[in-house]
Amino acid sequence: MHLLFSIRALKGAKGADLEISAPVGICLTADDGKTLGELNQEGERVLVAKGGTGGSLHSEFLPSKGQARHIRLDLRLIADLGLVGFPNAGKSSLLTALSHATPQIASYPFTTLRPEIGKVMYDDHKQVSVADLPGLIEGAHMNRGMGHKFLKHVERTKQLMFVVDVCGFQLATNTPFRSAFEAVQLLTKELELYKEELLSKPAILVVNKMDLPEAEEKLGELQNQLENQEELSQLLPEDMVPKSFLHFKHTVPVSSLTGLGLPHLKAVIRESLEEQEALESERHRIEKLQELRREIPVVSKTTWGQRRSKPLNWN
Ligand SMILES: Nc1nc2c(ncn2[C@@H]2O[C@H](COP(=O)(O)OP(=O)(O)O)[C@@H](O)[C@H]2O)c(=O)[nH]1
Ligand SMILES: [Mg+2]
Repeated sequence: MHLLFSIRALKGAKGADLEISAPVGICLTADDGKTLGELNQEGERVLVAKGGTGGSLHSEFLPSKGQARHIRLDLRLIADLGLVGFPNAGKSSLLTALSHATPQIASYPFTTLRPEIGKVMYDDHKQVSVADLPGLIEGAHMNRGMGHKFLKHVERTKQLMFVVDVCGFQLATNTPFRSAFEAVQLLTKELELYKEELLSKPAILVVNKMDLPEAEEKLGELQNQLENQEELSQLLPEDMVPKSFLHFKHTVPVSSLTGLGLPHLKAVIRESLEEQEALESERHRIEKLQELRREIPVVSKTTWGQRRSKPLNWN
C-alpha cells in the first residue's frame, strides 16, 4: 500500500500540449521533405511533434524525450480562381474591375509582388474569391522571376483564369514578341513543368484589351488557332509546346479598361464554379455509395436458396 502511494507521488502531472496558431492555408513539411499535414479550414489541427512518454513503472520511471524536428510552414492562398498570365496582360486591372480589390497597376512588369485576393460580388450576395498573382515569366518553373513563390498559390485554387493580351506582348526589348496564342502555350508549359496536375483544373481564358485597334481580328485569329492547337503548335519551337493542351471551358473577350464583356465574364465564372461544385458533390455521393456497398455484406443467392428451402417454423 505504501509502495503504491509513493509511485503515485512520483508520477507528475501531464505536460500541457504546445499549440501554435497558424493561418488557414498552411502546408507543413518536415525537414526530410515529408508532408506532415495541411490546415485548410478554421479550427483544424495537425500533430507536428509527439511529446515523450513520462516515467512509469514500465520504464523504471525514466521519462523519454519528446520528438524534436524542424518544420517548414508554407502559406498557400485559398481562392476560387487564380489569375495566370504574363506581366502586363492586365490581371490586376481585371481584378480591380471585377472586385473591390485595389492591386497596383502600372504599365511596367512586376507591379504585383505579393498575391492579392479580391472578392467578386453577385446580386444575390454570393461571393467568389479571385487571387491576383505576380506575373509568370518564361522559366518560372526553374524559379525565374517570382517562380515557385507564385506557382505554389495556384495549387490551391479551384480553377485557373488565364489572362492574355489580345495583341500579344513583349516583356523587354531583348526578349521575343509573343502572340496571344504563344502566350497561352507558354503559360500552359510553365504550369505543366511546375506541376502537371495543375492542368487538370478547369480553366477559363480571358482575352483582355479588346478596346485596342484590330482586337476583333486578333481575337478571331486566336480562336482559330486554339481550335487547331495540336497542329499549329508543331510550328512553334519545341520548348514552347506543352505535352498536353488546355481546352478552355470558356473563352471570354473583355476590356478591363472600358468594362466591355465583364458582366458576361462574371456570369461565366459563377457558372463554371457551380458546375464544378455539382460534379464534385456527385462524385462524393457515388464514392459514399460505393463505400456503403462495401460495408454491407452481400448475401449470395445460394445462401438465400438454402435458407428458403428449409421449412419455415411459424411457431
Ligand atoms: N488598353 C487597355 N489597357 C489595359 C487593359 N487592361 C490593362 N491595361 C493596361 O495594361 C497595363 C498592365 O496592367 P496590369 O493590370 O498592371 O497588368 P498585370 O501585370 O497583368 O497585373 C496597364 O498600363 C493597364 O492600364 C485593357 O483592357 N485595355
Ligand atoms: Mg499585376
